[in-house]
Amino acid sequence: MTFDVETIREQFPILKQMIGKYPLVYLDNGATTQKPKAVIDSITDYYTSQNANIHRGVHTLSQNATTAYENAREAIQKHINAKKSYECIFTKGTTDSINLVASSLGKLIKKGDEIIISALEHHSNIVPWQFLVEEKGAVLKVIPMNHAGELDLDVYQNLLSDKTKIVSVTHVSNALGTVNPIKQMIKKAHEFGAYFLVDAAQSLQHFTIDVQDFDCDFMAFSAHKIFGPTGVGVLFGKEDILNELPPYQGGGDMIKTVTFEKTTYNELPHKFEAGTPNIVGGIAFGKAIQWLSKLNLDEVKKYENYLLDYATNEIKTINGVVLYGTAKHKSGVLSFLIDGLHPYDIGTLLNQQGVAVRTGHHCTQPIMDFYNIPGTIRASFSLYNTKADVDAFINALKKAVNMLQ
Ligand code: C6P
Repeated sequence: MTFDVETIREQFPILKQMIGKYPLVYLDNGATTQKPKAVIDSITDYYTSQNANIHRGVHTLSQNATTAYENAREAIQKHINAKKSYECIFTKGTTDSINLVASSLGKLIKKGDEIIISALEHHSNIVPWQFLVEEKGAVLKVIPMNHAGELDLDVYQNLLSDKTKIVSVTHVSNALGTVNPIKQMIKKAHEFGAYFLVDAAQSLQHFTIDVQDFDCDFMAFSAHKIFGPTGVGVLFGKEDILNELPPYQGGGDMIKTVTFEKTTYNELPHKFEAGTPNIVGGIAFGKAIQWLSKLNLDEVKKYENYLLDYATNEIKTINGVVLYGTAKHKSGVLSFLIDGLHPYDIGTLLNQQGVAVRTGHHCTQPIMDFYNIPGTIRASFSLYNTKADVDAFINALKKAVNMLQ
């Protein structure tokens, strides 16, 4: 393994922390990743020497802040290979990005129009579409999954029709780790003239995505899951489609002219960015993407696959473990239960040994209903985790199980 994880870890100050007398083993990367020093420093630098509102001032600070913010947009554009930087709309995060599409496209949706999602979706890719069912009489269809957590693509093919307006599916399941064959799914949706939105909240920390190669119409993602700060994200949208959609919110910066009788709207990306944005967040997001882009992402992927395989094999040696999510293509996530034990108790005992995991339904209640369970324990891995982290997690889990059984 050529990947130098120790050099990476050095750049994450928080990983040196102790939880009581145990070194922190951070395995909650699906919830949010930790931040490298380059990103943390960019936040301090911004407030120390750049702070000003953007797109509004002729003064030096405002111009510098505007340049830094727009440079961040360009870094993100480059990373996902969007054709134009203005196809990257800054939002509050994945949830906000999906709500933007549901709300703006929703204004064009008519009674009987169909929206397809999948059984693997996070609540933020279910509820915004349900609003359109209630408000517009749209019809929501769901691609089912099998017991391994893989989508049934034959059913998907049958759900698609000329009535389908948009398909919105996650690339990687946050609860099970399934990696969906998104490129193939996009191609099928386009055969019926439907738009396709990729929820990439869980993918960009693990893979690079080329939006032109995927040919997705929209892609939603959050900075905080890709080594950037919370409260900021991006909606990628193809230029011609974004131009056709009505604005999301009204306010400053999204207008060209305003009178009491009529308002005309600004061009992209400003049309969808009403009000003062999270400026420092956008700039730090750009830094995070630049930091990530410098790594050999093929090596990162191989290393993360190795960690997940190792953890999967180790956990299977523990009596009573039931794994949820056994898809052939998986990334980053190990979801499980231990027979007869409550996930919350396991999570608490792991925390007492310095191991951070998430327990519960992971904002995917339909997945939990499918398995007829209230929730799982989820260990989720990132590029700074080590084999020693996995060993510490497995040992702590064995101790927790012994204490509770
Ligand atoms: N999943 C998790 O622990 P926001 O909260 O807007 O940054 O991302 C929402 C979201 C959307 N889609 C998927 C696939 C996600 O995993 C998430 C966030 C976190 O799994 C917090 S619930």
